Amino acid sequence: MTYHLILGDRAYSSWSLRAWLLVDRWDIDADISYVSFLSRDVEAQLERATPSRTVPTLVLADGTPVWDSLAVAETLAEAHPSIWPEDAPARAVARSLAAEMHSGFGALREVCPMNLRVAYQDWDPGDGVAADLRRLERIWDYALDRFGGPWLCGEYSAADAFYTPVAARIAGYGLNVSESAAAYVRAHLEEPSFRAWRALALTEGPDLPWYARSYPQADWPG
Ligand SMILES: N[C@@H](CCC(=O)N[C@@H](CS)C(=O)NCC(=O)O)C(=O)O
Repeated sequence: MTYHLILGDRAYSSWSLRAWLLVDRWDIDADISYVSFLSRDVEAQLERATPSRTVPTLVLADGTPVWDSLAVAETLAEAHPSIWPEDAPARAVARSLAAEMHSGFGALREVCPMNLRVAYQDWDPGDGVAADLRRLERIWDYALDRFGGPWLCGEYSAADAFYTPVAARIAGYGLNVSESAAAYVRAHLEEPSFRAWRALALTEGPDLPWYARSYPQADWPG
């Protein structure tokens, strides 16, 4: 089946990145189109996929819209089951990790919006972000220790795709994490699909000023 995947700006759309990683890593046949965040009318641009109002949106061959990244992952996994680990305990933990990302880490998401065009250093992200980072370290360590790496639940799975934008935030905002978390972040920065996405993110689309921060800048660390 050929899907239609609708994404947002590559530099800024963290949820779009998650869905695209699944399509790219699993070599899934999908026509890709983009909405623009510049005009801030994403819902109107998605009119053809009603009632979707955010990206990513996956449109099935019969026109059915799937309008949430976790639903996109589950729908793609019906035809590509290896999106989730084969081993049942690893699959359960992978789903827990992806679900916690999907519903949590509000401070990190709010204070550090994904921006793949710039890196910062030497600023104070505050207690809320620090608490989110400690929680990430805890659940990443649990999964990496239990399933032996190199990805969270062994082989690369949807859980890792869901944490790629988190890794990009930790790297891009110069956030302090434990050595094991930093190693997991580096694995994402070196991962070929992420690198391909970021290369396009650097050249496609305008700079959106509302994502810019006034912190001291650094070289991108990957
Ligand atoms: N829970 C949704 C969130 C999707 C979301 O918020 N997407 C953002 C882009 S990263 C969006 O479309 N924003 C446009 C808007 O809210 O108007 C998911 O997991 O897909």
